[in-house]
Amino acid sequence: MSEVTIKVAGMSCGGCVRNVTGVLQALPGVERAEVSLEAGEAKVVFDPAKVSVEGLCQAVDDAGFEAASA
Ligand code: 9UX
Repeated sequence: MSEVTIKVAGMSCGGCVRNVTGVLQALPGVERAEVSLEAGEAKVVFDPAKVSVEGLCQAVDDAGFEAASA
């Protein structure tokens, strides 16, 4: 397992946090996602054999936010 912190721009309320968390946790290979509205970050524990950091960012982008690996 690897862990990465991704910058997530565009989250405005707790609903956004739930949405981003759900999008990340739905991805194959994601074990855990902790999203902080205050920090504008998502900490993700994932299996790099199944999903890449780029893939994590793409899923967040597709959900209408803007992700960048820190
Ligand atoms: Mo809150 Mo986020 O009403 O897209 S869920 S702003």
